[in-house]
Amino acid sequence: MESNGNGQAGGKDLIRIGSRDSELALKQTHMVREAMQRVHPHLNSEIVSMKTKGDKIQDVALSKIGSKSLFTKELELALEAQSVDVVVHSLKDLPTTLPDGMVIGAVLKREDPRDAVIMHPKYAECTLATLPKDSVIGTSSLRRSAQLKRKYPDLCFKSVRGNLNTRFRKLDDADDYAALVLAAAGVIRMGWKNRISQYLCDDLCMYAVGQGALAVECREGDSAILDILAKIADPDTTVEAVAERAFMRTLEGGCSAPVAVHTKVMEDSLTLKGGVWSLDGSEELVHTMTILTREPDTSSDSLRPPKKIAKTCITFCGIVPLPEQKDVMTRANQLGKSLAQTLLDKGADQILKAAKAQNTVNSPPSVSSTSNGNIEDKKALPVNTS
Ligand code: DPM
Repeated sequence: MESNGNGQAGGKDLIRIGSRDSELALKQTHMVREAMQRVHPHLNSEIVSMKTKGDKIQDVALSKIGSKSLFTKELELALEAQSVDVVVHSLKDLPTTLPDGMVIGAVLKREDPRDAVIMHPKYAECTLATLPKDSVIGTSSLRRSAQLKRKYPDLCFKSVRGNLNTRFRKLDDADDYAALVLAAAGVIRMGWKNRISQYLCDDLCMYAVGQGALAVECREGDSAILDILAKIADPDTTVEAVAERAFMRTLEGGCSAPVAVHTKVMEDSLTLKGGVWSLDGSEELVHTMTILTREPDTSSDSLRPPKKIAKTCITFCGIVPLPEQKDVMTRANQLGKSLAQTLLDKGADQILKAAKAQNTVNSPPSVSSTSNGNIEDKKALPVNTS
């Protein structure tokens, strides 16, 4: 075959897909590969798996490690070095600002974004509300523990790390935990849906930004790859992802602070509910905003798409918009920013600052990522840089 690969989809001979090497990550990567193959049946692809820092450090709570690109850095370096062409991530593990030259070429249709409770077999019939007092719940997500401490002050929360296989073993083979709280999406993709005892609604525990969605990252100028990725992107999930990530970015939350969302795309509207909590859950700020997505909203100039920046390479928190979606994504981006600003005006920055300070005692300094330097993203830089 010629090296310019004219016979291949997207002009590439072989598409190398980078992935973390956990069972869940590989399952997710296969899902993305299959989606690519559905739109390009003759696609020749290869999965290249690797470990990230987040996979190697198994004994420290995620929130304590302090780096934002824990599960993504090594994959992005491979992308930069051109040893892979795309990398697959859980969107929620991907920082809201990507390294220079990297973009999210596709966000795929979201799995159930809710958190789920997995009970120890002996509590199979229980819910969080009916577990015995002082039961130990395994989670190393500050977002989950903060919200659930508020609702269930009689439960104890203890960190649990490791991939999903390890966590289930830690739950089932010992008496250390009464239950785990995990993203339903990961549990479902592993094929363990029947272990889910309870799905947490937004009144109990709102989910993480991007939870349940897969993202495919690629090099900014790789038009052959971008063409393929545009065909596997899910429009509704992409809009939700932009609103949620704009919210997160404006708040400057990472996994070191309890920030959560609940998002609903309707035919003509987008509703974003967002919140921040103190680590012990005693303080809570939650607010909801809705925008119209179809008709131009003449009530507010700020929600109109800016006219000047209709060129190539505009991304929204790293996400490349589908051509017909620039308008709605501009609005979704603005919605996320406005909601975050409303919470900041109510004192969210104090809550987040205190949470981060409490959480970073004895932990390494955080590694901050750089801007990816395009027009819309530059406009969306955090308003409360610390
Ligand atoms: C991030 C968090 C966790 C992961 C923090 C949070 C959970 C950490 C823990 C940012 N990434 O959610 O508040 O429970 O110790 C992760 C999971 C998935 C992607 C596993 C999970 C699968 C679901 C998905 C880890 N990243 O959250 O149960 O694709 O969204």
